[in-house]
Amino acid sequence: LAGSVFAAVDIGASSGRVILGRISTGSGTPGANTADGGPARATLDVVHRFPNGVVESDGGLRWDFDALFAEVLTGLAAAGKAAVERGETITSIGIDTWAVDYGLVNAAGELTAQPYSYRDERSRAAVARVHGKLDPARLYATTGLQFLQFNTIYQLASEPDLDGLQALLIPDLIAFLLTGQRRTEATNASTTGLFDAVAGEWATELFGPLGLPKDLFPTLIQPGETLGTLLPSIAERTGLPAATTVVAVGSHDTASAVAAVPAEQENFAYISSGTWSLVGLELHHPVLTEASRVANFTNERGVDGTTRYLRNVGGLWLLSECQRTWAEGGYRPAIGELLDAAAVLPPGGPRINPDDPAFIAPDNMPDRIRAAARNTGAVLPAEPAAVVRCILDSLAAGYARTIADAERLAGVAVDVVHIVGGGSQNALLCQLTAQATGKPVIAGPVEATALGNVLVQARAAGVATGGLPQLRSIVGAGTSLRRYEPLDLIANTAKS
Ligand code: LFR
Repeated sequence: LAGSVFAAVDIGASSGRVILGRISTGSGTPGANTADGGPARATLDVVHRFPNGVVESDGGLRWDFDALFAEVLTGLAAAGKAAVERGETITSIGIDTWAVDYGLVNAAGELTAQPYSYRDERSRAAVARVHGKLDPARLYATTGLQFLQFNTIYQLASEPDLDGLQALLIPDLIAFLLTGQRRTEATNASTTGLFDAVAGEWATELFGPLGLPKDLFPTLIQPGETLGTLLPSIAERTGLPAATTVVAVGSHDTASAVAAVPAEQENFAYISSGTWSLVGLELHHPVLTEASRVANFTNERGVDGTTRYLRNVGGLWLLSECQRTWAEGGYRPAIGELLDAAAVLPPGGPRINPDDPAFIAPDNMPDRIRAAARNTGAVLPAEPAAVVRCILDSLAAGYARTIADAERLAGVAVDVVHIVGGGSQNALLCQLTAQATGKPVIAGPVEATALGNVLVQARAAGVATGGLPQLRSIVGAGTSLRRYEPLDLIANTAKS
């Protein structure tokens, strides 16, 4: 197994990548944390990057799935070539993307339309209809899912006709087109609003009242299980051996990211900080209390049957949408410049609620932020740095509030906060978070999602061993992490 490499397809709302991941030790002993060989480490090589984003087409906000799938094939071909050049073989492929969205496939296996994006507003109107049939308290007691207007359950209620169709979540759709096998990966199934949080199965009793076909989704597959091998046509197009397998990973990107949080102890909180911020705890059982529902905490499924007890807090989408708006007006500063200017502004400035649904759709973000600040009675200065600081102060406050709520609702106390994903590189955000939570923040790795994807594949292949703590130690050994203390001064950290 030495020399085996894994391909991770990791697609987020704003970009996608195909990555080659390797697990190595000093001694070459696969997966062993040996004294002589040094700890097992994971290394990643990005072989292909491509942009993603919602597009307006066919009367809605959609993903250009055909383009994404073409990029996946280009990336897999590049990965295969890079592996061969190093005398390696790709053992398997794992796929993760954002959650909740799906494509509808007919009996012939054809995608009937480009998938809607969760940022499309159509599902909002379906919420009342769904809740008229199934009470929100009943839904929460079964699914433990936080209410978000775009959860799959509300999107499906907006579909005119599901007869003869199957819904494949985005990573499952990619996996189906690669292998011909239709399954639903469990961590992502848990974001649909149709999954039983305790049983870890489809909540079949919810389908009838909603008029959804019983077999709308394929049967479940767990992270680590093999889905199948490449279709001959795909092997030919990518140049990969037809025996290459597709292995289910935490196909919900957040599940893969949480699996790769480099925690060294049990009592940690995590923030997977990217387009969204997913803020919470890893638990062994769901929390389905009324207080948890009112606080809108979710019980999504993690790798190895864990519960991702978290809340969606607004994310760097607020910042990237501002940058997009400013760029349209001809103002295109480097992000570092904006953050430096934001860092030197005095503390205690205006804050908005970063989770406000008003921020979900793409539109003029600085205006929306300014309006939200006005609604709190504050006046946000016009200059971009003030808007950036308001976003980051608001996110840090949201992180702190959410972690405190999670501790209270789950009855645990955490000693440290891990920030992974793109936000871990934002020193100002990390420092503000340390101050707002009063806890040390450990930042990194930035590529947690791809690492979680690779580690689950490596374990399935026998190259890595153990449970999540062992997988996490592989992450910790291979990444340099940065620590922020609550008492550090912001000006000292802002530059890096
Ligand atoms: C993060 C994420 C979140 C989910 C949102 C929409 O990328 O997957 O976990 O709530 O995207 O799918």
